[in-house]
Amino acid sequence: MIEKPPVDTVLSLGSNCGDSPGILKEAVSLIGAFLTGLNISSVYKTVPQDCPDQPDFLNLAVRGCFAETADILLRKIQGIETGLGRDRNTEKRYGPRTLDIDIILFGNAVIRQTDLIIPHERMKKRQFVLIPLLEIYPEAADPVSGEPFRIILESLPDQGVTMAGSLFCHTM
Ligand code: PH2
Ligand code: MG
Ligand code: MG
Repeated sequence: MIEKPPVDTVLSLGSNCGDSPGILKEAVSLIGAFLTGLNISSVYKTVPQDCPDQPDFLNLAVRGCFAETADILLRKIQGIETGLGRDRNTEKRYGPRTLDIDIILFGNAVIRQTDLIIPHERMKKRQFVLIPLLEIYPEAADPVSGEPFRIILESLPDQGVTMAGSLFCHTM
């Protein structure tokens, strides 16, 4: 059988409801079951974007290799979101959430399906995505334009992203 080569994948995680450090820690452990060679960014405390009237978020990025398709990865991360308490039927768009996991990059793939858009549509506007991403993947570039995300980040205004600690140490 011919095996599919693993794809260098980046996920962005966010939480601003419930025990956010515990939820993110559990989510990363579960992601480790299917992404290999995990690289985990620091955790950042971030001012909410797009819908300001809600608590600050904790955000981080995770990078690893995935051996199956982007659709299969999407199902897996949605399973983790639901398992850790996310209810898509009651939540508000851009509003508070126990756990959001977005596929930011999937190798150099450009995917435009109704349920899955990669690279993530709003990532170029969001420091809370780009800062953790660049910590673990400094040379990452937009697969559409080829522009390094490092340059894109330089053009953004300050959105209130501060390092809060590491997921697997006990200071948070
Ligand atoms: N997620 C959103 C909307 N706004 N703001 C921050 N700082 N962090 C998030 O993860 C976030 C957000 C919807 O997914
Ligand atoms: Mg999402
Ligand atoms: Mg999101």
